[in-house]
Amino acid sequence: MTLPMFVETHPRDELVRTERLPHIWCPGCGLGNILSGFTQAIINSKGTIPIDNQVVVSGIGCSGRFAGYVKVDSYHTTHGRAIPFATGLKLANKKLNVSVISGDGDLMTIGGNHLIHAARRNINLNVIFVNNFNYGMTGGQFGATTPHGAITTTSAKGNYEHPFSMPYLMASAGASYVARWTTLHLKQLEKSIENAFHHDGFSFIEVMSPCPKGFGRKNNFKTGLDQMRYFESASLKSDNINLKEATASMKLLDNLPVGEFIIDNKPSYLKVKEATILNNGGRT
Ligand SMILES: Cc1ncc(C[n+]2csc(CCOP(=O)(O)OP(=O)(O)O)c2C)c(N)n1
Ligand code: SF4
Ligand SMILES: [Mg+2]
Repeated sequence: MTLPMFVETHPRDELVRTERLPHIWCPGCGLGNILSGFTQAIINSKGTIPIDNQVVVSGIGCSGRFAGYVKVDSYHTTHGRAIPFATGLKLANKKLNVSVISGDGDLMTIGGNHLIHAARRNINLNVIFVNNFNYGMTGGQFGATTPHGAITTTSAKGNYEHPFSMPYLMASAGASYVARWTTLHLKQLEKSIENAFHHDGFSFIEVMSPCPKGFGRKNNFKTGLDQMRYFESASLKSDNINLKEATASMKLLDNLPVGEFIIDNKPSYLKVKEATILNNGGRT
């Protein structure tokens, strides 16, 4: 009897550089979930945004490897500089839907100045900010989003600094779409990425993601699943959120707000720029 031939395919194969698999990410890492949500959002948006117009820009780090796995035009740039690179792309060709996907260390601790100014300008970019609370790729050092008291390779006695609340920072800097999810909220994340794609202005989505190797195992979350349990017990969807206090302490009794916090239809950078040029009789 001849057995039927099975060819292993996956509905999102068209958006993943399968020739690069297996990927470099550790077992239990949350980055695979984010890849899945992001590529599905591209597929769901096909009717309004052609895949050829989708662009991904990443900086350096485990999260920065994203640009190497997603099968659209993608750029793996230098550490902390994904935002200026992406800004240049968008200004040069406004048809492109430009998404920046990178880590907390890359986008905030190293490249924070670019991030706040892009938000202030309400520049037309989608930023997917992977917050795994540390510099995962280089061995688990603390950074600007590491919880107070957390143990890392550079805070062996507990981090005595305080982390940024990223949604609070981005909202006060001027971002017109601000959301936060964890890798447990895959469906909500997917929908939120689609909303960011269709939002005219600077969209910021923080995704809290397990890093069992760099962060979790030093902080009572031995596996990625332990960290997902923390997300499950702590995450809270509420209409009455104080973004200022919305940081993660990584204690099981946390209230960790998630949701779409800001949707503001103020004019985007490009809209204002075009209107100004028209008012000036075409002079730039
Ligand atoms: C200019 C520069 N400084 C430092 C490094 C070393 N480096 C590589 S990845 C990284 C940390 C990345 O952290 P994050 O963005 O949080 O990504 P993760 O690995 O946690 O996903 C650092 C400091 C570098 N590549 N270039
Ligand atoms: S070090 Fe952390 S972020 Fe990097 S691949 Fe491993 S688990 Fe993921
Ligand atoms: Mg990180």
